[in-house]
Amino acid sequence: MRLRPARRFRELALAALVGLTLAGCPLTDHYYIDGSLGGATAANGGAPPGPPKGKGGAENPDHEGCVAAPEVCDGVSNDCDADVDEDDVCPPGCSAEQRDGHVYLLCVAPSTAAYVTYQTARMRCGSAGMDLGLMVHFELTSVESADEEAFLKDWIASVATATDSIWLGANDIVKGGTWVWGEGPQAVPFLHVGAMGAMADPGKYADFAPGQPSGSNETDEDCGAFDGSLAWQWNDEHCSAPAAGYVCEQKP
Ligand SMILES: [Ca+2]
Ligand SMILES: [Ca+2]
Ligand SMILES: [Ca+2]
Repeated sequence: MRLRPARRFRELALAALVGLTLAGCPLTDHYYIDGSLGGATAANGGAPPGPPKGKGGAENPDHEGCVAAPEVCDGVSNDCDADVDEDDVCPPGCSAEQRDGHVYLLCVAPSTAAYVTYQTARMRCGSAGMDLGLMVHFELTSVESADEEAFLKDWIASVATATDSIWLGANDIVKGGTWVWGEGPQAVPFLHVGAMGAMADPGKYADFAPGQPSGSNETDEDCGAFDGSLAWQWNDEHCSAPAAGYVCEQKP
């Protein structure tokens, strides 16, 4: 049945009002990593929220555009005050930073008793999103540029001691001499060890220390770490050797 124009207008207006009211309310009670509240808004036409528009902390002292949320361990001030990740929201020895719109987590053990193997570090990263109450997925970090490497080295040097090793996601567990980021079908090769020594693949970044990686079969040093004794360049180490810490990175 065709509606008369006036009635059709009233119905459309009512539908719009209901839509706006719903859109204005949070449809979920979780918070995005940037501290914004989950759920569509009328302002963005119902699209998912984009990158952070406002946050507290040193970079935004006026808290412009910040929507207060419970503080979580994510490198920004979710509650819009001047303090980032306060009130022990990060596990002991861990801290978070954001770079290029995603989160990194660095954990350094307070004592040798809490040192971790590569596989333990990998599992810690895998569960960190849930453990920290963040709606994101973490893996051991992959380092794809000199800028990212500089950021990580500075951060590690500021919290770890110069004899520590800190796991990253590089390994040649599956095929000796073929270094990849990550594990399984999604692993990304980035460096091969051949007769001429170690060479990064075309277009790929690597920062092994001179003479490293030093083991090239599947049973020696198969896991990469930032090595404090090598100015935080990478060293291949035994995966089962306990290291002081690890870096996790948010992944899609
Ligand atoms: Ca805060
Ligand atoms: Ca936070
Ligand atoms: Ca080595």
